[in-house]
Amino acid sequence: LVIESAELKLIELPLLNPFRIATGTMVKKTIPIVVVRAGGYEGYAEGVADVLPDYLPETIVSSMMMIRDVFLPQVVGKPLTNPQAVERLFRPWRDHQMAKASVEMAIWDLWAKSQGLPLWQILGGTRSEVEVGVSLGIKEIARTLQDVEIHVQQGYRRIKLKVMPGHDLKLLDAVRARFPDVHLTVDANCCYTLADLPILRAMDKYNLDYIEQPLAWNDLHDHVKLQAALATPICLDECIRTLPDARKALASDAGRVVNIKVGRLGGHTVAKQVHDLCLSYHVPVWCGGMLEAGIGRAHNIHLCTLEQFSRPGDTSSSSRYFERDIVLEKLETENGLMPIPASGAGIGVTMDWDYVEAITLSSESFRA
Ligand code: OSB
Ligand code: MG
Repeated sequence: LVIESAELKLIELPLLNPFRIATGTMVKKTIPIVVVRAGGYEGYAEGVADVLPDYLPETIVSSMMMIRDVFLPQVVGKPLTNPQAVERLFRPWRDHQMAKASVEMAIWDLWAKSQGLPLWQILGGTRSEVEVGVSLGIKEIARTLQDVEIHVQQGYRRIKLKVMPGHDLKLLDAVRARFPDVHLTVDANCCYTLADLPILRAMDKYNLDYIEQPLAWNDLHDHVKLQAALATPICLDECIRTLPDARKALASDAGRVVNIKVGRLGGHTVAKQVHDLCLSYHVPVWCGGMLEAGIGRAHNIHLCTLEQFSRPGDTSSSSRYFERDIVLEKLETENGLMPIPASGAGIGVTMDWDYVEAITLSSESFRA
């Protein structure tokens, strides 16, 4: 496979509702899009960096610079024997997983299309249905109760509540009182410290499936201490950016569940390696999200077909976030299940180029 040309676009989509988490509020999605071309096929991916480095250190600007100046020049015009080779090619450069992922994932899509196969099959997936939950942003407790009600009724398999200091135990009291049996989790996006141990221990009484990323994004050691003090499993998100991160986390019992985000891990190759490691530890995994539009959402769904994705993921209906998506297919759940997009090979979706053109902020072309 020789990539003949590529494109890097930046698009901006309005979000239907502001999405508030411990570290900030998102009101629109700015997305770098990578397109790679070979032999009449096109592969697509979305970058997941935010405008500000408030989730992890990468930003839209830093990831676009790395894609443009470092990663695309390594692959355009160069022969690739398989998509795994891309991970090896990028490995000498430190970090920048989100930038790496957007190039690597586009190449996986292109590769699958050139083989005439759906991406899930190329990745080695075995599941034909993908179970999903929802991630509910921070709102007043009364609004959150309505939100939970709506999504439980729609059949979502797990409710994840975003929490932060001052918005945690009272929220859990209210939600558990109304919904004693739903699969419930919280996501703190790193906003507690070990000084908050009394609050985190108090969460044990709500029968949560797990507490997602309670402590700092770069501190596995404190998560080890916390996990030893809790009955509830910790699920790691921000702390797992590489395969060695996952190895250290599992070997030290820093968490007992892993949120796999392909965009955070540098692409499908590492996502699958982390998945396989978790499988060997009997640690359940699920697929996280970054409010992706249709391309990123489709990649996530295909990835979720791997066997150890035994817990409902965050890849809920696109219509919860966007009035109009960038792909023509509707990526919508039915009774808590997300169908695997299958319009043709690869990620199985068709670009809505009219809409993409209308929301494009910049576009750059690369040729061999
Ligand atoms: O921590 O999982 C997270 C969204 C943006 C940044 C971080 C996170 C999230 C979500 C939303 O929880 C998941 C989704 O619906 O895509
Ligand atoms: Mg998270």
